[in-house]
Parts: sequence; C-alpha cells; structure tokens
Amino acid sequence: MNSPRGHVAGLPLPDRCAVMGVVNVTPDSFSDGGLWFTPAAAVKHGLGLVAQGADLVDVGGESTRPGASRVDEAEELRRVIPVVRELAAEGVTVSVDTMRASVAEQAVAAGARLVNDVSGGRADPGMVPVVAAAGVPFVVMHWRGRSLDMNERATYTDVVSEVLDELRDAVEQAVAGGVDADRVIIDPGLGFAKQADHDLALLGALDRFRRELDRPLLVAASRKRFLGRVLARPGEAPPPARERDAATAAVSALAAHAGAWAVRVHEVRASADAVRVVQAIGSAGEAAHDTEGDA
Ligand code: PMM
Repeated sequence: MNSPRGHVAGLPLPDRCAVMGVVNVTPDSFSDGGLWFTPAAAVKHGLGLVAQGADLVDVGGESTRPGASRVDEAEELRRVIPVVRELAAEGVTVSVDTMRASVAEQAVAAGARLVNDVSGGRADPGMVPVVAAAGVPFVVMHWRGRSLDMNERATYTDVVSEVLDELRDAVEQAVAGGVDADRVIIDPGLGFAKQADHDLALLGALDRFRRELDRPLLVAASRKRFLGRVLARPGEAPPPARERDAATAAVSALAAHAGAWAVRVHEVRASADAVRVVQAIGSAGEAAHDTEGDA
C-alpha cells in the first residue's frame, strides 16, 4: 500500500512517514502566534513536541500567513538562532523555516540540519548558494509570491499540473545552483496562493507528486484555512485554527498512506499516532503477503 517515501541524504529518519513539529517564534502566526515568543518558551515547546513523537522540529521566526508583512533580518535572527542552538544541543533534529539566506546560514552554523524555505529559493538569491555550500537537505515548496498579496495569485486552470510544473522548475533551479538532488524535498505549498479547492485537489494527487517528481514529499496541511472550510457547519463560520487538529491528523494519515516523507504539524500527538497506524497496516499487509508466498 505504501509507495517508497524516498530517503533524504543527511537526515536520520524513521522507517515510516516522519512527523515535523512546528515551533513558530512569532507574535502573529495564524494558529500559534505569540504562544512561545521567548526563546525559553519556544525551546520548552520544541522539547514537548519531541516528547509527543516529533522526529524533527521546524523553527521559524517569520509569519507567512496571507497578508503578513515581513520581519527585518536582525529580528528574525534574534528570534530563531537561540532556539535552534538550544534544541540542537539537546539532540533534536532541527529544521529552520526561513526565506533568508543569512538566517539559513546562521541556523545551520547553530546546528540546524535542514533548511525549509517556503519560497523554494526564490525570495532570496543567496539562499540556493548557502544551502549548496552547507550541503544540508532543502525543502522546496511551491510558491508564487509573497504572503502580502499571494491570494491574488491563486488562479489555475489545472492546479495539479501547474503546481507540478512550477515545482519541477524550482527543483531544477535549486539543483542547477548546486544543491544536491538527493537532498531536495518537495512540498505542494498548501494554502500558499491556493484556494480551499486547490488544496483539496492537491491532496488528492499526492501520489502524482511522488511519482512525477520522484523526490521525498513534505505535506504541511496543519490547521490551514481549507480545513476550516471543510469543517464549517452550514451557515456558520469555520472553526478556529486550534480546533482543526483532528482534521489535520486525518490528512497526516492520508499523506502517510500516499508515501509522504513527512508531515508538518502544530499538534504532534495525533499525527504521530496516525503515521504509526498507517505503518502498522502496511507492515501487516507485507507480512501477510510474505506468508502467502511461503505457503
Ligand atoms: N506553511 C507554513 C509555514 N511553513 N513550510 C512548508 N514547507 N510548507 C508549508 O506549507 C508551510 C511552511 C504556514 O503555517 P504556520 O504559520 O502554521 O507555520
């Protein structure tokens, strides 16, 4: 039932879909802004996510919610670097969520093992050279432009084919810029220049991403707007972001079943359970198949 998840050179990861827990060191992220804004609170939260079953922790200092404006570089560094350093020192596999080459570079020097850039290297021309020189894995997400006006870019005639083509292009640019192809992870960029129907169509086509781009796949649906749309009762407003965790875990199960390399989530426990159940079902299926072969 599972297609191969793909190995990411340079990362120790489990033999199942991995779980990436999110630590947003921001005052304004859409679902958890301001909750762990001091370094000590952010580190505590990251360690808590690991205790709940996270395999990696993604640390970010800039909100990318629709309409968000940018933080300056010094502030982003101030938010992110101490948290990365402390979590890495505790033995956590840390990813840094940034569009800035300088932040990526300093985060890697502080112990980050992976760079997660929602712009896929397009926001900062220095990013691809920094990642290439550092030799770390790189998440290339589908991106059509900055958060401030990205919703205006959510127009597609065939969303799956267009996102696939644009993502292929971003991957090729990263590899042409010196990033090791075995270290590139792809991400369809749910909610980024996408309406709810686009996100749902992309989730229904995860196997095409795996097959056609042939790279490990990260799925980051956690608490996003499209889940609020799906869960809203007729005539009522969507539930708030914090009430979308069960729906998020449902997507984690789907992503694991489709062969995703990892899911990126705010609330770890339910998704950690979901990916383990999917793994157990897959192993039981394989064992049954082997037994049939023996008979
Ligand atoms: N979404 C957000 C932030 N970082 N990284 C990747 N790779 N993919 C995403 O879809 C993504 C991301 C926005 O969500 P948040 O504000 O809850 O972190």
